[in-house]
Amino acid sequence: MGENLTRKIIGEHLVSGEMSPGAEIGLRIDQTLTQDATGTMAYLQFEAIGLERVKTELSVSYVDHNMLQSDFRNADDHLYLQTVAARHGITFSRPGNGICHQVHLERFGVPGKTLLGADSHTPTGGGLGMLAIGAGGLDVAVAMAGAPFYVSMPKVVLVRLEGKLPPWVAAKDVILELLRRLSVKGGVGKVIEYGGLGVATLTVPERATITHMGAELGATTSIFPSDERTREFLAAQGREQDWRPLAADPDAEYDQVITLDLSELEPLVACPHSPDNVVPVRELAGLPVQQVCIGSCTNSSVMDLEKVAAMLAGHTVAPGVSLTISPGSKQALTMIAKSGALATLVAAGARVLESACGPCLGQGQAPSSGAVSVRSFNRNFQGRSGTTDAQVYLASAEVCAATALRGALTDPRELGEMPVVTMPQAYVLNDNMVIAPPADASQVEVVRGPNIKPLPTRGPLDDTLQGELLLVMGDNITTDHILPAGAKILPLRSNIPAISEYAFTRVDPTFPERAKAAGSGFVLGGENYGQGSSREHAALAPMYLGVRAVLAKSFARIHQANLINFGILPLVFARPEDAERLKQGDVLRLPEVRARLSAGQLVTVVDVTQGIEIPMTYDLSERQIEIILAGGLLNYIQATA
Ligand code: MIC
Ligand code: SF4
Repeated sequence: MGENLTRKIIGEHLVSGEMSPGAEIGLRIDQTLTQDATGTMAYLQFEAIGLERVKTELSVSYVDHNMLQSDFRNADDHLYLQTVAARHGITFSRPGNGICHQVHLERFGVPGKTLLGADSHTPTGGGLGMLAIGAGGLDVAVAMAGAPFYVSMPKVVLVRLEGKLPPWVAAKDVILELLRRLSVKGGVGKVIEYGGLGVATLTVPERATITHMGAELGATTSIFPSDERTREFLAAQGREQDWRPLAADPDAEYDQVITLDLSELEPLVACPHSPDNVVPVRELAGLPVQQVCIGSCTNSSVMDLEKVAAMLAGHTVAPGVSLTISPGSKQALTMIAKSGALATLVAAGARVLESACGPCLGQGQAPSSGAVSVRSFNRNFQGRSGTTDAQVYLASAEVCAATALRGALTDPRELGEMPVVTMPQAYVLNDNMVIAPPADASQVEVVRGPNIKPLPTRGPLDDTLQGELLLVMGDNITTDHILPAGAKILPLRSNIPAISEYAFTRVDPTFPERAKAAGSGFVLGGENYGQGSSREHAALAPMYLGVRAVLAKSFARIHQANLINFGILPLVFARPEDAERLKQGDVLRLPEVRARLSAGQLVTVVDVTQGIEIPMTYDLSERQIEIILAGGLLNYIQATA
């Protein structure tokens, strides 16, 4: 039997473990990326490991998230990132150069390589045939130090694409359809591999939209073959030498096969407040809309922006709508400036923002109270936009542009003929905002502003854990619930004591105060706990506030790894119905937890208040148990070095 593409690349990078689904494997990492909101922690951790120079083929540090400089803090972090990159052999992408995933796809991604990124949307690189995985900053720091990245061997799902997208139907609709079918936890433990004759009909930027938003399925990653379209894209980027053909064997086996006929798709929209809450646009057509945002690393390529400009040409954005455009990269912005599309957008009344994440993570452009905002982005979790009662919908750039014109949610098929936009034969190449690290960095001074506080750590796991059940939550709790982003909180990403004051405040504003008063405690979640962003602050802040263990029905991959890395025990209810028995405020005790973990036995939660016992299991490798016992990955590395 032949191999699928995912297993071929894993096989080429396998350092340890067996390639049987669920088993822990160690992978050699060729490239890493970080962004500024996760990067400061990642580089503080890299510094703590104590290595002079990164050991990867390429590590890139991007600045794209914390761009609002309303005081010294974000600017200080940017300076730290620039100097620490130069000091340790890391390529630095300056603020203004664009969003990490978009720029990495354009300028650095290479088919067949592994990429580990401190951002959940790293799988964007799968559009080029990379095995690109999102992780917490500490895992990325360890990979930069040359150590393997450990992950559960995924199952591989083939999404067999047939046919061709009809006019006005976009790559975004492909991934929205998969989210509709599979849900935000449908991809957990899986890699989504695309195949079939429909693949050749999609350009690399379209493929990247699809693999990118595979993050919303909870998938380990998503990947397309590297074919003629990939070669064309790399050639247009002046990087044809990076191309290598890659595909599954014709008789490859998969753990699951899904068939998706592109020609049967129609424009779709994800309704508030989850990316899998998907319906056809026509069902909601006419819904009045107050804001439209086009951009984010999901849909901000040159082609997306050219198409939007062609749709807006000669028109004015509807009077009740504020339209923002954030180009994904300096390259995309330069090209729409040269083609005239930028002038068209401005003439139509678009508010053009810098090449950065911007409104995607609530960094400005919060909608008005109760507003409906339609965005070409990827996450519509409640409050992420910066306005708690805003209603955020996710759709293609085409749906967004049609909606901006009409002032109401619009199926673009109503607009008549679709403008045809083709992939550029040659992109504008100018990497002058990328700084290569000096060969001799011994004289580089790392600049640390007062916003950068030392990393908090925790000692080894206690033998018995005791404390209050501080918070009881439901299913699909996101890391945006656990530790929100937004313009106010983001400048605190390098200051764990300060950012901890916001932990769980989206769920219960009294949490930080109560946790500090209790001194030690637990939180309880439902299914898919910790989905979404890779921010390890969602583990660091609870750790800092004394959370010892999270009890849940199931965990999202990156967040579970982050909890382990910071010594918080992720426990799973052996009987899911037990989750309903524990009450907020109960005192819980976990006796002999060290001994039980070491022996691979179930852990018992004794609810001292109610006098009941609940059995808990865990999905931890032996290595992860060692890390938990040591009180986190940095302690473990120091102990085993
Ligand atoms: C996101 O899209 O949620 C973010 C903001 O890019 C995060 C990273 C972060 O929280 O810094 C992600 O996707 O991992
Ligand atoms: Fe930035 Fe949004 Fe992309 Fe995250 S998803 S990297 S916040 S643009």
